[in-house]
Amino acid sequence: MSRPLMWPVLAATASAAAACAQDLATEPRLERPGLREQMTAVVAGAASPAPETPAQRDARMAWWRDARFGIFIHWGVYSRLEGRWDGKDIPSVGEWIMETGKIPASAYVREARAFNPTAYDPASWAALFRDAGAKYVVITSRHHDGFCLWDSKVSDFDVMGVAAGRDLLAPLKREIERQGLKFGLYYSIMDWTHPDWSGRRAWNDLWPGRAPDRAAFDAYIDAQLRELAAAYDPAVVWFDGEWEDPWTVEEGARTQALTRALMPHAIVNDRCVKARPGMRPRRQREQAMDQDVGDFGTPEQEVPRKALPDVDWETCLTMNDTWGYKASDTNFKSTRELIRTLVDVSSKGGNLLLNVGPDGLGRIPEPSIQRLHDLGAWLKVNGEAIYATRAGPIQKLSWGRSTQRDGVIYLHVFDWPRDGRLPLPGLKTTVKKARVVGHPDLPVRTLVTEEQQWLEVPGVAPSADATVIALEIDGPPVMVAPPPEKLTEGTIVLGAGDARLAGGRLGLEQRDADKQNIGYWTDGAATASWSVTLPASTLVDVVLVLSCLPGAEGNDFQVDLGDQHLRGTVRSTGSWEEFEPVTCGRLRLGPGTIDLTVRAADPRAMHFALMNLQEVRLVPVKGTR
Ligand code: H79
Repeated sequence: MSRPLMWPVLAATASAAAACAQDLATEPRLERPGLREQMTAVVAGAASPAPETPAQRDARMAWWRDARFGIFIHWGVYSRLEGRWDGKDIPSVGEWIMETGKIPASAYVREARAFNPTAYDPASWAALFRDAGAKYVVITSRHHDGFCLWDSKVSDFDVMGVAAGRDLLAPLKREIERQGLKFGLYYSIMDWTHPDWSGRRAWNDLWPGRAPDRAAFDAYIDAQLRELAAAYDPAVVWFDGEWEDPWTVEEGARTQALTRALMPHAIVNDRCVKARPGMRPRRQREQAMDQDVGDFGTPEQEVPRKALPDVDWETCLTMNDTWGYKASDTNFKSTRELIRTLVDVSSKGGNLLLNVGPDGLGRIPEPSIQRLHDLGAWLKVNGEAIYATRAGPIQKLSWGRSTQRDGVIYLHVFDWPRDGRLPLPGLKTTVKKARVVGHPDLPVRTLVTEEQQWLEVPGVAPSADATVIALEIDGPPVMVAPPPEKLTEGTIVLGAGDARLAGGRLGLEQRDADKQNIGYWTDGAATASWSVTLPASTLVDVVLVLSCLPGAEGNDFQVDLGDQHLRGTVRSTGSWEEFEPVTCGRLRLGPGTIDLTVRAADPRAMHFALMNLQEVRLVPVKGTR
């Protein structure tokens, strides 16, 4: 396949978004469909404007790469509504209430006038975030509704037009920076209440008979970015909403360039430039490689399934199921889940931007405060295994995660072994010394068997959330590949390279030196065939070793074996690169030669691409002939 890029994050429906949030609440959902292709594209396209060298870029990104943990703040006039309108609870996230509640813009703007955060205490917010162990903060300067948390000269829908009557960003920036944290700004490129936003919602009754003026809207965005750059010089610019139809490729590129010019030191996310068609998959080849698409990828409400060590990315995550405050949402993730998510993200080479949604008075919800305290307590002990570390060398650990820095591997143990033994699969480098972080008195011994290295640990886990064990090693860790899969004796393997391919662009893709697969399966009528000879009648399981990107799944396939047929539905394997054996069914073959053909079950119903196919296996069922 040409590796279509998929953004499973920005769910197109409320239920999908809810399901997404729901999934995050239950273990073991830390493993979610991958974003590798997406992220690779971000970096590939991240070639910054001409003057910046790779070394300069590394220097600019350095603090952010070391930070690993930031706080997202969603705060605005929606916070005061608390997710309710007309006495009714409005489903979905709080900051979207104007849209999901179909609130007439005039009523929303009128209601906003009462926004007066009398309990707002930026110093205590900043202390809370510092004590939580966060290294940066990103706050919504303006969300989709258009309300500005600062005194904007180009908008009446701002803090000066409501009861607050003062700039709410400046005191926060001061306190955040006083605590040694970096201050960043979120900015949505849409504006539901602006007269010139052409994506005006049907219930926007503010501008009857007035046609939106694109040039005026662009000038408005420019002016606001200039205001924000001048007043707050943000360390991070976190754009949002670039997928909206009215936002054009040109506007995105222009705004990105302006942001670079105004804030050359800022770290900018990937949601300004329109680099994917709507919310649909982005194809790597469709993206100009020299285009500046931002500094980091932004998986929303999910953690990539696999490590993305060479890419800058940040998972943004809510503690409950809303970004903006909602009184009814008490579905908070446990501290344990949040700690493990931070560990998971770090182990894969990313940052975590964890959200708080203060209420209309400026109070951060108590459950959020509690969780931040707990995260801080854990990081106080274990911070050396998170900050300034890189993706771990051992990615497949059944009992936890790993991170690393020069000369040290950190093991984050989620499931403490009942038998006191932790296997270190694939680690060839000899461990010089092992210690439990924060518990120097606890004994940990290393043990080497023919199979692998092990750790022998005491009976009880010091932390039920994640106990960190530091392994001291010489030089970079060396890993050995896992032993090759053992195939059942007598298995017939039909390789991609031996297939007869027909139809469309169906062809071979070389992955590694010894691994190839059939790919580009975009034509519904395409077929891959082999001739198979069985000397005797044999009962076999028919297994396809295939891969499928999330988003491309759901096609039905058919395997013809002589005059017998098997059918199945292709499920996602995480990416086009991750192959998994899929058993399609059992039947009796032979003696004699037959044709075996893999095809789409219904050529006309096929969408996108059927699968990547590495091989077909005919596995004899033991004890039968
Ligand atoms: O600011 C937070 C979200 O409001 C914003 N990005 C994060 C950081 C965001 N805007 N749009 N989206 C995310 C994706 C769109 C989701 C939607 Fe829906 C699904 C819009 C309509 C259906 C979620 C569910 C919002 C309303 C209902």
